[in-house]
Amino acid sequence: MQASIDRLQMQLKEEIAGAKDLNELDNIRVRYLGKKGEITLLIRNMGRLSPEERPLFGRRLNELKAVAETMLEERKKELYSELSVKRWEKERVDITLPGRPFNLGRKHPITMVLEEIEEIFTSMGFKIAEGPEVELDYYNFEALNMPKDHPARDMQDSFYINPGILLRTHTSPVEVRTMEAQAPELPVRIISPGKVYRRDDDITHSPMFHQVEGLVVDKGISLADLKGTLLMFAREMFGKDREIRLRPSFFPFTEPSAEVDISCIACNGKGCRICGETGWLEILGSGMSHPRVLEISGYNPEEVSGYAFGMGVERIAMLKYGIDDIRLFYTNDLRMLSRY
Ligand code: 2NM
Repeated sequence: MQASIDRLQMQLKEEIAGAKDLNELDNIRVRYLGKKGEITLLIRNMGRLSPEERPLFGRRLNELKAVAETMLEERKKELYSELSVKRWEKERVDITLPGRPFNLGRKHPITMVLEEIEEIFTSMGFKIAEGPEVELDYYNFEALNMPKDHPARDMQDSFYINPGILLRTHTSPVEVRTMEAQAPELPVRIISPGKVYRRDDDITHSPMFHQVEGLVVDKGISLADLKGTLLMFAREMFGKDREIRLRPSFFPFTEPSAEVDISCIACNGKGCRICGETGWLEILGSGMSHPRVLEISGYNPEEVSGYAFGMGVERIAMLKYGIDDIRLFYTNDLRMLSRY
C-alpha cells in the first residue's frame, strides 16, 4: 500500500514536471485531484480499510494530497513566469533604434505677423475687437461716409451676397459696431484684425487678405497722438532706427487723411531698389476720424475726436521678410512655413 502511494507520488511528480502549459497542468490536476481523480477516490475509499490500517494510510494519503497541491502550485508559477518571459521576448522593442522622423507644425507667417502687430498695440493699451466677415453694406460703406454712389466704393470693388450684404472690404465695420455699442462711453481704443475681401488679384494683391485697423476716440485726441503711436509701432515692428513720414491722402472716413511711410528697411532712407530710390516705404493709411463717422456711430464730434489707421498684414509681412509674391502665402508650400 505504502509503496503504491510512493509510486503514485513519483508518477505525479514526473507528469507535473512534464506539463508544457497551464492547460496540460490543469488536466493533470483534474486526473488526480478532481471529483473522480485518483487521489480523491483513494481518500473516499478509505472506509473500506481495516481500523488498524486507516490512521497510517489516512495520514499518508492526506500528505500525498498536500504534496500534490504544492507541486501543482509551484509548476503553475513556473509556467506563468515562462509565459511572461516568452511574451516579453516577443514584444521587446529595441530602444536604441533611431526614432521615426515627423514634421512639427508651425505658425503661418501671416499668423506670426498678425500676432506680433496685436502684441505691439495691446501693450500700448489697445483692446482687440472682432466682427463678421459677411457684413451689411451699411457698416462696410454707409456708416463710413460712403453713400451708394460714392466713387471711393470703386476702389474697393467687392463680393456681394445680395445688394445689402457683402464680404467686408476692410475691418472698419468692426470699429463702427464697437463705437455704436459703446457710445457715449470713452475712450475707444481698439484694433480690429481679420480677413477682408476685394476683387483684386495680382502678385501684390489677393482677393482675400488680412488687415489690422485701429481706432482711438477720446476727448482731445490729435494728429500728434496718431503720429506718436504709429512711430512707436514702426520702431517695434521694423527696428528702433525707423523714422516715419505722413503724406497727405484721402479717405472718405477721415479728415485729414495721410499715408504713413517708414524709412526704408533696406537702405535706411538713402534710396535703393527696394524703396524705388525714394528712401521711404508705404506701410499704412490713416487719418483723423471724419466728424460724420463719429456722429453716425453715436459720438458728438464737437466734444470728442479720434484717429484711425489701417494696414495690410500681407504687405507688412512681405516687407519684413522680403517676399515679392503674395501668392506664396496661400499656395500651401511647406517650405514657406519652415523658412520663417
Ligand atoms: C484705414 C485708413 C484710414 C478708418 C477706419 C475708421 C473707422 F470708422 F472704421 F473707425 N475710420 N477711419 C481708417 C482710416 C482706415 O484703413 C486703411
